[in-house]
Amino acid sequence: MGEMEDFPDSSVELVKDNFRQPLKYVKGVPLLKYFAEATETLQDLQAYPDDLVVSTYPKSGTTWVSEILDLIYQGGDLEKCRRAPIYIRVPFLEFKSPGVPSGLEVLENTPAPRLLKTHLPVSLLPQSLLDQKVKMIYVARNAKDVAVSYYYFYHMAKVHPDPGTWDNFLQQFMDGKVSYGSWYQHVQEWWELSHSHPVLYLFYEDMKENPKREVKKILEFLECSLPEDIVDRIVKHTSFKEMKKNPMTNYTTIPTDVMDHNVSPFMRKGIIGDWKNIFTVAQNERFDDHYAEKMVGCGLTFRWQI
Ligand code: PPS
Repeated sequence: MGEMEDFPDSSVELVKDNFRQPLKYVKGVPLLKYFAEATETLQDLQAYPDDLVVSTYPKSGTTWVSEILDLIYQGGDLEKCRRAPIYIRVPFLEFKSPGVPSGLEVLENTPAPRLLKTHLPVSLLPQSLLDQKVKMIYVARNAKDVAVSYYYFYHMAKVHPDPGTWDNFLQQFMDGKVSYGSWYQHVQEWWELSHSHPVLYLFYEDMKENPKREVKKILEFLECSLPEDIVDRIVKHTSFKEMKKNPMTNYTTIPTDVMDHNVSPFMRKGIIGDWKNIFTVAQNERFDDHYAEKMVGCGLTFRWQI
């Protein structure tokens, strides 16, 4: 499926009206305006017990784990995974934009067993996913790298409000005033959910450290086994280097008006610890103090570097 089919020119014109608009709050969570609208119909979702949800706070490894999962579902067949861009193969539940099919519409045309992407906090999840005990894979990434990645993404994807200076953006991130709200609340709520619901809680840093070990964790969670050589192929094909050059994973099929990879590529650096290149000493101290307050007693430990 190419650019023309997914995003007709008319849709780009329509979406331009929505560039750099303020976020809209739903149950206290700031969201892009159209995504906020989409949440109104999300409760209509009819989940199937064999659905699988990929959830993250934005910029935490969604695309990476989505590609791993599609490869697992396709038995490691690389050609089959080139059938469409990742946002078609793994529909984005709350996605809505003028002139193009919404996440729910894409999902309706997706054969089971379905993979679904969301960034929603637990409080906004469609009830049906919980009632049907749908398996979910959550990926969490350290907050400093998320904030940096998000800042660059705000710049390149113009459906976001203007990020302002890095210092302003960092403060907004800490205050939970960016799209999808508070990182602190998101990672903690999903951690809590993993105690009562089948959620495999993964860390981006673990995936970087030993991707094969993490792919095997996923296989075990899915009660699925694949030959060793296929597992190796999946790991190789989902490396940052491979995914950066693959048009079916690197988001270059989205019109430049909407996502400008010249400003900052979607597949930007894919590393741990890039925050050290942008945080000042003062920002880091401010962040660490605030972080300690927000994360006290939650039982989650993140690695800022490995
Ligand atoms: S989104 O827009 O929220 O769905 O983005 P998401 O896919 O969650 O996160 C994008 C960041 O993940 C990096 N990335 C990867 N890192 C390592 N390996 C692989 N295969 C990989 N694929 C994507 C991507 O580069 C973004 O991080 P930054 O730090 O900006 O590079």
